[in-house]
Amino acid sequence: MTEITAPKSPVTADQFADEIREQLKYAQNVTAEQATAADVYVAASKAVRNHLADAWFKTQADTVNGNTKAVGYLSAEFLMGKQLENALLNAGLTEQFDKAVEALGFQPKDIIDAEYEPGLGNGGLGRLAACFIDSLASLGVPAFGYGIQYKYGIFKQTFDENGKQVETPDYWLNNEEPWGHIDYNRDQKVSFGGEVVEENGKKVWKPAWSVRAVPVDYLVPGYASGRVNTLRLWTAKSYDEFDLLAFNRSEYMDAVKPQVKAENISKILYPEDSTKVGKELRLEQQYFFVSASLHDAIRVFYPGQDKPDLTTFPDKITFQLNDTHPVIGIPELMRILIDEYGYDWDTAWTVTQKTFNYTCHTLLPEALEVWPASLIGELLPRHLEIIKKINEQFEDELKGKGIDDKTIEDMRIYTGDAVRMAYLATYGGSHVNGVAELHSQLLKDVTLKNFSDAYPTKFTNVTNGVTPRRFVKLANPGLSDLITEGLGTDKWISDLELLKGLVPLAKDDEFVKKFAAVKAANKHAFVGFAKDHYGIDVDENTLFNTMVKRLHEYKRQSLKILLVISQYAALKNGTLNAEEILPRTVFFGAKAAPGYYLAKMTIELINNVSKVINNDPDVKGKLAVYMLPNYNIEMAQNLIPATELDEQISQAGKEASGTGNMKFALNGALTVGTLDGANVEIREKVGAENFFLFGMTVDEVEKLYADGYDPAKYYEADPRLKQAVDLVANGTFSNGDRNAYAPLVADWLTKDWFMALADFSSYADIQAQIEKLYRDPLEWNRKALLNVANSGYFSSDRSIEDYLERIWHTGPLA
Ligand code: GPQ
Repeated sequence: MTEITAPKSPVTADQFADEIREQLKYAQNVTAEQATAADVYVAASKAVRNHLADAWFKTQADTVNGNTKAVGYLSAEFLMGKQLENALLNAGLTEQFDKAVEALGFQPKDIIDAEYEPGLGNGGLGRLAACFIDSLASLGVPAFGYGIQYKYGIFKQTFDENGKQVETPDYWLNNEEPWGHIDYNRDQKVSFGGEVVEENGKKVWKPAWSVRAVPVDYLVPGYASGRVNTLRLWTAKSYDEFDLLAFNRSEYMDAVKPQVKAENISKILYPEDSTKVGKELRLEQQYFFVSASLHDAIRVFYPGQDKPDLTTFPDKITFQLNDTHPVIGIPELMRILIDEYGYDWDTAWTVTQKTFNYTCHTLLPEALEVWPASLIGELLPRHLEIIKKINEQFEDELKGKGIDDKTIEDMRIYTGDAVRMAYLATYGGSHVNGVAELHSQLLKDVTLKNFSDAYPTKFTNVTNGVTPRRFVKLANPGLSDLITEGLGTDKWISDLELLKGLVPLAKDDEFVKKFAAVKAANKHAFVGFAKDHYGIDVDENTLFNTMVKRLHEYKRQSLKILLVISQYAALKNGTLNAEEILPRTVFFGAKAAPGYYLAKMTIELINNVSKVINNDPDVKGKLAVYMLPNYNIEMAQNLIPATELDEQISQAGKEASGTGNMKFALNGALTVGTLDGANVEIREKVGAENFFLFGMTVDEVEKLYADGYDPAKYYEADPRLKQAVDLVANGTFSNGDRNAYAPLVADWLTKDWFMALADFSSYADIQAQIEKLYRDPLEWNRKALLNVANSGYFSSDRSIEDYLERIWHTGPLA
């Protein structure tokens, strides 16, 4: 007997159909006969939202009245993905929905697809935030996600006829958006600029301008927890109405200027990822959402109190700083406590330090935000004063610890002309964590070494995770059913370590065959998806080999495309006979930051390699390459379950964690990867024999740098690599134009900052093992199944449990 524990609402399909009809009639104002899929999507979304309302109210009340400290997750990005399907799952309404929309004459899938995916994040960091709030709600922990409701999310990516990336604005609010509820009555005022004056011996900030921060609330339903938390995204509105005088003179543009300036703050998501962007508007965004959120938490936890006892604030809520983007919250809370509530410095500092914790998501020094002091001084003069004072106190503290002057200088938060946000976060909070074992170790040994030496107990690790609801249950229903069958229960959906129970089944050939059939079905389904969405004809009788993630030099899409070119060359010139080369389809998906020259050129190269290879009759059926446009959550949910081989090939010591790697392993792909980020732990868990490892280790990379790295040597030494680079250089992929990729080729041969060339040979060598194993489908699938069985650790539920224990020191509501 299979035990089913998934939530199931008592509402019948007929009742739910009536609720949808009611929404159509009274909210959409269309008859059921007139309704389109888009109408039904909105109506069904509102209907399911209504089902969650009571649990939401109760969770809010318990959050305020209960004795459990809440979590505030401050993040500039929440990459949520489509909401309806997930809300149905957690409300226990999936079956009723399917039947109800069929009764209305629609296919459930068309209604789910009608949702427009919000892109309020760039990549891993934003998606992690979305997984974390899902897990918090599912574990019953009271929590708020706090961020920005950008009008324009991450750009929409297309390619022009030359294969170049084209970015177009993504106005995701063009259609009715049923999930966010704008709450004009719970707004906050956020001020900027002006000056600080002394009045009666007190510092008083006289700002020059203010914007109105208005919350838009999204429900965050837990899976099987009965809890619904809140994601509160702020939108900026102007207080200044039209300047009527100017308007009367028909100077319309001038008249609306203040409004435009205010509303610009939440207009657009910065499309940079893991790179520093020192722009005024970005700092405005950061301060905007953090200031509004801190004031909001005070409003929520001390309702109606003029003189709340804010020394209890850290007992009410703990704030996690998702990377450096919200770190201005540290001086802001100091300012609130001192200037708005009259606390003395020391009390304010104790409260502030107890309130915040900091997660670092990078190892790239250039990705640690540093703001010019002049900019902070102009925009937030009072905060700059506070930061300077924090720095003075910090330097004194370090002196007291006997730390030498040179080290103290290296550690300064305020350098005289800049403010280092990662250092401010490390000093200003209670805990600092990295996002995978290796990353956290490198933070202690390298990036934040001085801090770790001075404050060793502050540092900890929490390895990232992904939500099994979205990335297994919803994305891969076939595998989910098989897991439930194999385990005899569906409890794994909220206790992913139960997947371990599949380990013995890897010895059962019949079960492995069923597992293989699920993968084959997912591949087949993706062929249909690819035809519908990209108009391409994918050959499902090939190995599906995927590399999806942001385009960045350190992630080394170059290494992968050079390998593909070398395989193409081997096929063409017969150095390998056709039987030796395994038929493969290589999928890339990657957005490049609009100003990132080499990344954009790499996209162009991949597109043009794809054109040449896919149109070459000599390699038809053996090799195909696709650069799929606009990689997003929807594509991930369709492509990951269909993938057999996943690429995680960053230079060791550069990828903080990776979370795609976890999604692939959980969906039964084998990984080819380096010892970087969470790959290290994935390999430990799934077993070295079930993971294709290649490339240098962190220590080997260090040594090679120290010895002097010359990529040209590697180019000369491996004929496969030489041929691949030469084909790019000689115009094979640019209609004979040798200049087309000259900057890329020059970079490879003279700089190659992330040592793709040095790792090429071991990467090419490991392909033989991959191909050999793939020719034995039973053994391949056995290993893939063992990846699933042993990846339960990578649930974001486990990550959240680690945060609760190591950092937040709180737990579920009673
Ligand atoms: N990450 Cl600093 C981002 O997605 N954006 C960023 O700005 C920074 C980091 C990623 C990081 O590159 C991945 O290795 C992590 O898995 C991910 O954050 C979540 O921790």
